[in-house]
Amino acid sequence: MKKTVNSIAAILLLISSCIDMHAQSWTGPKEKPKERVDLKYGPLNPGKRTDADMQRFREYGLGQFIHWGVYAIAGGEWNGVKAPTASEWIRVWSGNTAPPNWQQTYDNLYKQFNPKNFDAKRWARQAKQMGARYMIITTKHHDGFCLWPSKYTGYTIAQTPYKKDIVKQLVDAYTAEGIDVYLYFSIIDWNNKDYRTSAPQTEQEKESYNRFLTFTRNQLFELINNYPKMKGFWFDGTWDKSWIGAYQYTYQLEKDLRAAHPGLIIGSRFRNDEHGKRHFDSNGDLLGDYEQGWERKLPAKYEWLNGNDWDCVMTIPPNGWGYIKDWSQFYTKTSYDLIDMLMQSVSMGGNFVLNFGPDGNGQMHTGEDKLAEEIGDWMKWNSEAVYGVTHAPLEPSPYGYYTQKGNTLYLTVFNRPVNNQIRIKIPRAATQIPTGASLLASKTPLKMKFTDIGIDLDKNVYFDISIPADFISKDPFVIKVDTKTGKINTKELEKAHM
Ligand code: JFZ
Repeated sequence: MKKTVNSIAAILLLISSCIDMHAQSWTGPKEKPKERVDLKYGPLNPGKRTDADMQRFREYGLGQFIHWGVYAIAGGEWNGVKAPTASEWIRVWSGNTAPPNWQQTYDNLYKQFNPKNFDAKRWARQAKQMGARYMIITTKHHDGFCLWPSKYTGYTIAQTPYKKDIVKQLVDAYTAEGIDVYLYFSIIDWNNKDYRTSAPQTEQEKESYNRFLTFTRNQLFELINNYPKMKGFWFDGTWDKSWIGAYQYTYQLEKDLRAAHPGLIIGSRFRNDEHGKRHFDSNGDLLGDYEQGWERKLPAKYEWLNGNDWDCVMTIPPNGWGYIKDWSQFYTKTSYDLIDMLMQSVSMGGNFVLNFGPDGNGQMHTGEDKLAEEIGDWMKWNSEAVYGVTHAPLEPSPYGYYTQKGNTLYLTVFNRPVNNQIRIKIPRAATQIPTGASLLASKTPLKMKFTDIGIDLDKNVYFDISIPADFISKDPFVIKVDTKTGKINTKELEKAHM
């Protein structure tokens, strides 16, 4: 009986969280409300941050996400039967395919968590080779299992045969490689009896939920104090009515966390305003330092972002963030797909974060190892077009993606034209003029010609860059265009040898 109730509760939870997540779509074109309302619990730092920590975040370009916990032991299946849930949600597996007493089995998995091949330094070296500049580790996912020895619960790494603090090893190893570490933290905690999804009503329920809020607060300060090298939190599971109703508490909590750790970076998925508005408050202003809703999706247009900082987090399989043993059951993204998404993200001023789900022994999936290597090989030659770049104020290119750094414009070419002529379209009123072009990886100079193609009323001019016919590339390649500040003078440009 208890099992049925639990399974039904889990399904309802899944459905309700999906409804909540999609009822308000914060990703997409946004219009600000016409009239502003006075808010007491709006953004703590209105406007864009200009400090060094945030500037560093803006320049990362590429990041790594790691989902690791006891779900890694299952790998998305049990006794050869595939779970219908996302691999890291496998605890809520129910219905007739679910193994008998599944939740009980799951809640005891920690007793066998002993990742004997785990080597934080090896992971950090791999991330470095791939070109990641920051890493986000799941310190606690929805199941409540903590990868650090939290003193506020018994459900932690300290109770496993492995015993050692995983968060500490990762923070130290990645930081030593120059990769900043962010801590993923799920507010949802299925292991805490005081956790609830609905708003507390009775006095008893309120007391219990307040205990949960205090517990959450204690864990967050514990993380900050234990791992002072961490740069920020990546929050999740903040869509429950209970959490939404606690906006006074969470407002104060954000304030205190920021005071305790100057420079701390928190995305828009932490708390809501007093009208229950999440990610963006009732005035359409961003809550937190960057937009955190681009999960397995990318903005179609730069304008949708309203100039906000943002990151995109992406899985290699269609969905599922924790370890999945069998990759043969679905399409897995290729390095070509992922580099395309990376360049789309950075061309729109965001960071791209690729997720890894290591197995129960502490090994990445062999498919992940292969992709990390391929991306790293590409980054080795082309990362100049990725790190520290901004959106370029040009119409999107049909050949690929523009990025920009100072006076240098980069075009990462995915679609090479059949005539080998890359046409750069520049508004006549532009203040940056191309002066020369080359292939980034080989530094080969490329011929560039000013072209006024003579379309009536055209507000643009064109620069045609020739790709040598004998230049063969199986990968996307970057054309580097030098520019100088100035006005377009067609007469002069027509004569120029570039
Ligand atoms: C959440 C988790 O439930 C999931 O297991 C994983 O950790 C992922 C990174 O985050 O899933 C979400 C959360 C929010 C959205 C989608 C999936 N959303 O905003 O659309």
